[in-house]
Amino acid sequence: MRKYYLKNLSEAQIKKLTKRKNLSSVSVLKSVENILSDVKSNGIKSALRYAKKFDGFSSKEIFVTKSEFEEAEKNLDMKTKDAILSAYKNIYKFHKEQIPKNYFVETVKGVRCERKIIPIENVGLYIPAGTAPLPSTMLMLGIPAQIAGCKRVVAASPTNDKVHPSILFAAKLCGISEFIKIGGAQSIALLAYGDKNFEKVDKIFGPGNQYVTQAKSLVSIDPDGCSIDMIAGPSEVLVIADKFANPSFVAADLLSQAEHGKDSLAILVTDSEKLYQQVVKQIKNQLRFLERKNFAEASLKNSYCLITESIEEAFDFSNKFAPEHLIINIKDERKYLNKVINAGSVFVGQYTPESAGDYASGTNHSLPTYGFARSTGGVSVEMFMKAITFQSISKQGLKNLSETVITLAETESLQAHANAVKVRLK
Ligand code: HSO
Ligand code: ZN
Repeated sequence: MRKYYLKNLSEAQIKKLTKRKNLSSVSVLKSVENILSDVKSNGIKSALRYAKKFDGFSSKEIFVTKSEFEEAEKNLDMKTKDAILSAYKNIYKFHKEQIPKNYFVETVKGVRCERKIIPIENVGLYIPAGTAPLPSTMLMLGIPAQIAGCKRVVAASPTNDKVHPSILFAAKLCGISEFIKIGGAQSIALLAYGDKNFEKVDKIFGPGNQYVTQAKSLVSIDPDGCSIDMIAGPSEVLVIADKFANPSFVAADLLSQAEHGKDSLAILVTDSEKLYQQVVKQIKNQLRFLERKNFAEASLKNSYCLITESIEEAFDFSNKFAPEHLIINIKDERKYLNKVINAGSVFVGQYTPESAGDYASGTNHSLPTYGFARSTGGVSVEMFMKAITFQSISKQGLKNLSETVITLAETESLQAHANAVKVRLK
């Protein structure tokens, strides 16, 4: 883990530390463009061909069958089922509160304006399965879709034959019965464009590798495609810790992010050089026992520690970085909470590891990476819904509004607009 002293860095060097690696490359773009246009024209047949080529797909069916769902539930051990159920309950409880309210306002006498929030009808949930099955991601996407009341929810995940039973069990809890066993750009293409035997969706959610992310971004600017939740990059955590923090807790938190993948980022920002040294020691100790040691080691090479002169400076840097996850492990932590401006999800106090939020405390783990936390938050129930406005105006209401509308229409030289009011009041 590299080490920097904030006081020795220029503005440009600080900016460089907040920069993420490029999300995609020309070669990824080219190959995704080909896959998208092929699947757009040839549907399931071509998606299947890519699944065979890239994932060794060997199953006869691209949809998970009813008996596969039942088999998964039967075969999954009780302990895992109970854990998924407990997580489901907590995530459900937290997200239920996010249902937005409808309202109406009489802005001018006789002018009634209304905003109604309704679920998006068809949504697709992408569950990555690159190096490990992620039943937790199934819950994090499936639960808000279920609460929003989306009519049709299709899940998709790459596999060569069978989807992991824990994912199918989680899907079933979320009321999902349509599940495609195809991943990658071909999966996104199929969800976005559909096929004569598969209805397209209106919005795709979920993280994925470079190919998936590139595909999501391309279908979202294609009028024949669909919208997306957000552009997701590699996972990241920034830990703010002081001399009172337990170094083994800090090391464990950094490693829990680092083990996700080689390009994950785990950043420590501290005003204590001593803590930094203790954390480095702890990382070495704890690393030895990790099965995914290789991923963690590689990602720590891209990561760093920043030593600041004060905790205030640590928060300033964190806001510039806008991390997906922010862990605050300092004395009197609650005093600093309003300093947080840019972060996806914040973990407050020494007994609040990111893992809790990754799995089971209740908050969502599908969060803005790549600095997008500057302008957006994590996946929520509202993202599975849309607002429609309604208005109805009485004759007197239109009279009350007429002068304003006619004057503005004439200012914009749009005479027909003005006429639409005038003819009614003649
Ligand atoms: N930390 C990941 C989510 C996750 N962790 C899934 C474990 N499983 C990205 O926020
Ligand atoms: Zn995680």
